[in-house]
Amino acid sequence: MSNNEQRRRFLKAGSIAAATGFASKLLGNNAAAQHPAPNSPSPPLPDSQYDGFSRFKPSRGLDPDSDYYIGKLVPGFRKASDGPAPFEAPDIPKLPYKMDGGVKVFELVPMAVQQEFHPGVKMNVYGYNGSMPGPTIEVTQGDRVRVIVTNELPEDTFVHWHGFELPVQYDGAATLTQNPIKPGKTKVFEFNIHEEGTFFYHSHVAMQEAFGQVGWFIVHPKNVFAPPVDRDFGLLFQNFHIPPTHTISDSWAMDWNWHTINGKSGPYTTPLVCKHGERVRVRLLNFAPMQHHPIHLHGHTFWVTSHEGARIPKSAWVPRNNELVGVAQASSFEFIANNPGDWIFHCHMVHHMMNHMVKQVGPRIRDDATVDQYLTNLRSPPQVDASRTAKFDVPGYPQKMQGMEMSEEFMKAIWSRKEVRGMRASYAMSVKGLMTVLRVLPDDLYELVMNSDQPVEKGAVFAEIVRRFGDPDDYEAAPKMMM
Ligand SMILES: [Cu+2]
Repeated sequence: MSNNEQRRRFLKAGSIAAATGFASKLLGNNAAAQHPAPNSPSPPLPDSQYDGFSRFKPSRGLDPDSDYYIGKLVPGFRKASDGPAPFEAPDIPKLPYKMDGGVKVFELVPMAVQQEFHPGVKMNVYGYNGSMPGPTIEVTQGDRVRVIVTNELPEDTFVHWHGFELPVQYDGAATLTQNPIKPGKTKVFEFNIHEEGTFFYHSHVAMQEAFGQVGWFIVHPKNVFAPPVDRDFGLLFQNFHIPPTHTISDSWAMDWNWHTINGKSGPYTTPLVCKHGERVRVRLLNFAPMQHHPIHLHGHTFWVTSHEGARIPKSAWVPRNNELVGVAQASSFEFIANNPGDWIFHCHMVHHMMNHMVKQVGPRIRDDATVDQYLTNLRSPPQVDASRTAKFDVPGYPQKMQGMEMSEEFMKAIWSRKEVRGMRASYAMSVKGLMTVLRVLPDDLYELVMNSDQPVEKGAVFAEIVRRFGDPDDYEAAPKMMM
């Protein structure tokens, strides 16, 4: 195919002719020469040693008993001697520590938190240090840790270190093992960590757990596991029942209508972005009060390499597309990101694929009113806006009740994040509730999205991936959206 012909196909596929900066660079003759015609591998395969498995294109390998079948033991680019890949849970900060002698000292503050599930949708939950979920504690096997817990909740609390084999007095299992930490009071926990794996801390008061009190406690192994990964992502799933017009969850409800990953609901969840060919680990933790999540990644087959207890021996790894993660369980998926594109990564329960679903209790007729506003002045409640009933255009379809319509402000916040640059203009319409996106990007597009200041048109990166790896003649760009 000539460069001109290729250029025409790309224009048709991507409709990014007007894009500035990167697009013109990509569309230039030089760029066309750099990138081979669609459907040919890019870059050339150096992977013949992996028994027919390629880190750069969808492939299985030849023999299910091979170490490299479905990329099982294919290493990442990172060397084990560089230490573990840093753990990244998008939207959750890390808890800093100070060294005191040989001890890593953390300060953890249980407190009420206002968490923005969606742009402008601020829920009153419980968390730690201003964050829900709480900030991540990240240490290495063999460390000694001291966690100074100061209770800023308006009630007693306990903190449990889930999965650790520690002296019983520090287990935090409520009054079985200690007296409550009273409001304003401090308790110090100190123990050695001989385990490795995906752990977490949480309140050992059931209602506080349901209000969101949990955080990651990641322990890297002393010696990096083989094969080393390039990425170590974390996704923490939670459910809440928050009735329409409320901001506080009903912690004892048996039903759940708000779903968060790392404290955000789709499409406000932040995509996981990696480079084509990398070895990726994603740790999932289900901290829903009572719902299990069958978690599905598109476009890849992953190996389940650990659960919350510890690393699984390689002989027992299982290849999957969908893994059921039960309440308070964790699971690690590992795979070679050999299929470029934007891949949805989601819970497969249909009730978990949307936010703020509610029972048929009538339309929401008081604009932006919360229960708190009623309670502060019962004599003059917020005005009724009868016109809002008109929005109830699909009988029995309750999602309309609390603003599934995406305002300009909402969309601005969605598109303000670098991780979504170049995704299809309509992506936010399909990524809801317990959904996020894994983006597998060739090196140059990764740099463009994550590390450059160049403007990137909506859909441009996706269209470029279709051009290089797909069938651009059969691709239609998304219709132009309001934002
Ligand atoms: Cu689910």
